[in-house]
Amino acid sequence: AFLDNILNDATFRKGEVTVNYIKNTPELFKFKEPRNRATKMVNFLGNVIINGNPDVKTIDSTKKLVIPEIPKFDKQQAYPKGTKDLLTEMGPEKFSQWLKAEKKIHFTDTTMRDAHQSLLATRMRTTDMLSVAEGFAKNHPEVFSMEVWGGATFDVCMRFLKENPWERLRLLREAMPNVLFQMLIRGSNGVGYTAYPDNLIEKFVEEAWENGVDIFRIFDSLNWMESIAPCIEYVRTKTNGIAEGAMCYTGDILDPKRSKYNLDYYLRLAKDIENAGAHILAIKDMAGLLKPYAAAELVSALKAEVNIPIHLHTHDTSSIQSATYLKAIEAGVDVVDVALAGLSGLTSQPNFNPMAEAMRHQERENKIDMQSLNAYSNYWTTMREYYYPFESGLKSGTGEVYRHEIPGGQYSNLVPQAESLGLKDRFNEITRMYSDVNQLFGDIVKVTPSSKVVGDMAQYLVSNNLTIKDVLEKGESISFPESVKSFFRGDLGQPVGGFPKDLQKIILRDEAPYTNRPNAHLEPVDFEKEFKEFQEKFTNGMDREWEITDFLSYKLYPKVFEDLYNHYVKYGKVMHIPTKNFFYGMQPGEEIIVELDKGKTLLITLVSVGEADEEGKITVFFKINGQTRNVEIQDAS
Ligand code: 3PY
Ligand code: ZN
Repeated sequence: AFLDNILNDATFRKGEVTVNYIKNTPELFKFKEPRNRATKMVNFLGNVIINGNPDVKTIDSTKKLVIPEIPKFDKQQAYPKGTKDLLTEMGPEKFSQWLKAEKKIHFTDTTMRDAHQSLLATRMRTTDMLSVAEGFAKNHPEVFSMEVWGGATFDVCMRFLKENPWERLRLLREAMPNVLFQMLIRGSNGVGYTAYPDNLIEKFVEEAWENGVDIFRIFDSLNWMESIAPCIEYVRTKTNGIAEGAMCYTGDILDPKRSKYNLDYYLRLAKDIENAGAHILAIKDMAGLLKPYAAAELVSALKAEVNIPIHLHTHDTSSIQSATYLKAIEAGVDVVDVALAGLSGLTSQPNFNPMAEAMRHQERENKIDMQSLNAYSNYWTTMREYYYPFESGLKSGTGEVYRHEIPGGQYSNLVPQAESLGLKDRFNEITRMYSDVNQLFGDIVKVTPSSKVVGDMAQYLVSNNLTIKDVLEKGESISFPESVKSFFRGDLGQPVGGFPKDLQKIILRDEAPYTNRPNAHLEPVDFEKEFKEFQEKFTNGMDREWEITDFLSYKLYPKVFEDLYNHYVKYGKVMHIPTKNFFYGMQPGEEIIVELDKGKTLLITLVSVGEADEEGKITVFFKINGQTRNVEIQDAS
């Protein structure tokens, strides 16, 4: 190891070694921990076998998990030209004009981001995406973009899947170099739940581009331009990618009683987004409230008012949203967001396959090989079964969404949250309270993170048997959730029409709220100094150099990152463990092949599981590439 350090040392490599070289180079004595990665991996597996994956609350032992069929493709074939190549050729401005001039309808595939975020609590693992990534990019270069990153995936990747989100991005990028990659970014809130320093968001955007993101869909959870505009600017100045400014759709433009969010409101907002320099305008209908005839009116009006292409996003919670797409397509929308059939519908996006088929022989047809598209959908249908503990349980479309207005991505999270609070049986009550809280707050835009505030408040009130009247009449004696206090302080920015003043007083008491950008209250990050401190803080047990992207993960989610680091030190890289074994362990006699790293694979066999000794320790007997390897696991039950 000492010799390795010398051979890798920059001074030594430059041939600048002097007499006191060894004495003056203390780094030579810093040894990396032996890379016993195989042992770490069986330690992880042993733990899941004995104690279960902590993220899996219930196991259905009758469940049959079938190996999915991976659609065929030619490994030797070069990647066909796709939208990514076009962007490289044209640059963002020309690309935007090209898109606007396109006659055919374009499709963004959300399967690898919003679809599983909205159906499976964001738990889809990188390995299951990688299995089909190259083939999909080769067989379907006609997709407009793949939404693969951002939103809740960043957090969940680290917190629950124990993966590095940047690595996911890089691996997917490598497998799909020809189509545009899209991410969702929450303006000043980045991929988190609160405002971050401006220069942190700026650096994040730059690194996201460097690592593979092309289209940045930028929104703010209160439709606040002061959070959207700076982020558009970062994309324009720090990348050659596309700034897609999004307006979040709430209310109902056809309902004269919901005048706060009327057509005029959206037209003004769209103009502001265009003027801020967006290359594309997105209508982000996060809860699926945009009804077909409203879509016709909104899209027609926008087409007349703005000069950039329009990208429509919705969730099919009601089950009527493909009608919304048809109306929007007739009105001239340029791109719609869809998910492959197996991961579509309900709280996810409308179904890609029949949507594309519905356009066949129409003047805006986008020619897509349906048989191949179905084969990919079938892959996801089979794969989805592996994630059964994370299903929300919603079985059919619901008109309730027009009342509660819960975003699709939040719905699938609210269910386990309610369950963990012991409120599973009162879920309908929570959704009713959610809409009452929204009214109490003055009818706000609800999408991450503002939707979380409403959800937290609703769950808090239900679990404490409190009513809206209680809040208004005896709010002084209620200790409101931290997220609610923070919201009323102005940490998420300013809602349309401002805060209800009386309620703000009840919640904040003597604390003064602020009305300027929350970022103005945050110290900028000193990258040079803090990155160094970061590297010093996390030294032991790392078998690779820290990258700036690791530091960004840490700055966005310090505690989650630290837990991930500790997990990595203990168990190594677990992202390539097959999903079945990652969540449910192994059966005696079962053999699996796991990639440790590119080109390095292990054949792991679970031989048997011993009995617990008096201290509750259990020996688990494995074979790794034919060699016996036993690990002792503490039974935590
Ligand atoms: C997110 O912010 O994660 C969303 O998907 C909002 O719709
Ligand atoms: Zn969405």
